[in-house]
Amino acid sequence: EQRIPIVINTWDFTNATVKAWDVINRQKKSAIDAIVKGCSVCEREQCDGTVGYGGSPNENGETCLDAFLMDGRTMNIGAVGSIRNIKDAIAVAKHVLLYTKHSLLVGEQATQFALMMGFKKQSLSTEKSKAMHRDWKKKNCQPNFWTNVLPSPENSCGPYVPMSEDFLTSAHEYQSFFSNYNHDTIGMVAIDVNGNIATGTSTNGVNHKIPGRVGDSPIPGAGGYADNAVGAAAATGDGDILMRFLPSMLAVEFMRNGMTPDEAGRKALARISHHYPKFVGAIVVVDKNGNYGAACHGIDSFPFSVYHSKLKNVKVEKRECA
Ligand code: SD4
Repeated sequence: EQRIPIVINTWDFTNATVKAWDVINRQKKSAIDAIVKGCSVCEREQCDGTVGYGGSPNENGETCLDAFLMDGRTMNIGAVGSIRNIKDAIAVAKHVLLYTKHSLLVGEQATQFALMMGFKKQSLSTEKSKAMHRDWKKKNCQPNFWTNVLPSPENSCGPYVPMSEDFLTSAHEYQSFFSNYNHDTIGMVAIDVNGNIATGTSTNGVNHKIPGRVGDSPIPGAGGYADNAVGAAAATGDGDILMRFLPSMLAVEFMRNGMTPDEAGRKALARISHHYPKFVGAIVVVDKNGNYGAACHGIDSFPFSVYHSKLKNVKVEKRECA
């Protein structure tokens, strides 16, 4: 059954879905345009505090953004990792795709690129993100993302000193710092009226990360993947784990080999949970005809939003998680 055009995205970010749907359905624009306009809605709305400015301050209290855009027609990619002081991360990713031969720009130099392209420099801090950082410092800077280190004796907020080279504990003692409530990257897939498929992501990452950290969201095959010949996928969750397995590319490849979107998503996440039984993550998967599915792990259930040619309105569906 053909369900094209279609928009699907992680979580119940329905304003983003509706925007993207308007772009491909009413305006008859490209899947790429739909992704950029849709994810931009979340960046402005600061969806769940984990997309856009003012969320997930790093250990220095700064919010940085990751975003990704992939064109399944040309297999071209534009992405930014840990970009500073620019609110429109997915739009900058589009500029990387359109106006450069590169795929991923990071950090302060991604900011410089954005400024050259005419974007405005703005602080990404808000009263809320400053308060989050202050509270975290008051609780002695719980070092969420360090392993095998000792804090320096005089200051529990670091610097940290390498302690042992225990490769085994770094894997086996893995505990997810994600829960149902703090991991809500937008990952979106759209197929336009011409059958072109695009995918994109936008996120401010995770709370109190080590400065310089880039998550899965801007990494091709991890945060998202699209191929007009097969379909596309987009992931959310514990990016430091997700990126080790390229689940979005895996799901697309499983569909290429004949699996349904639901099966492909489940099998992609099962590859991860085999190694990390406590990992938290979810994925939305769509084939080129607009059949879609989703899978999730480590939380109770995973809501996602969908709008396609057979629906009169945006719809939120759920999957129970493994
Ligand atoms: C990250 N995957 O930076 C992102 C976080 C996330 O929903 O998905 N939040 O690890």
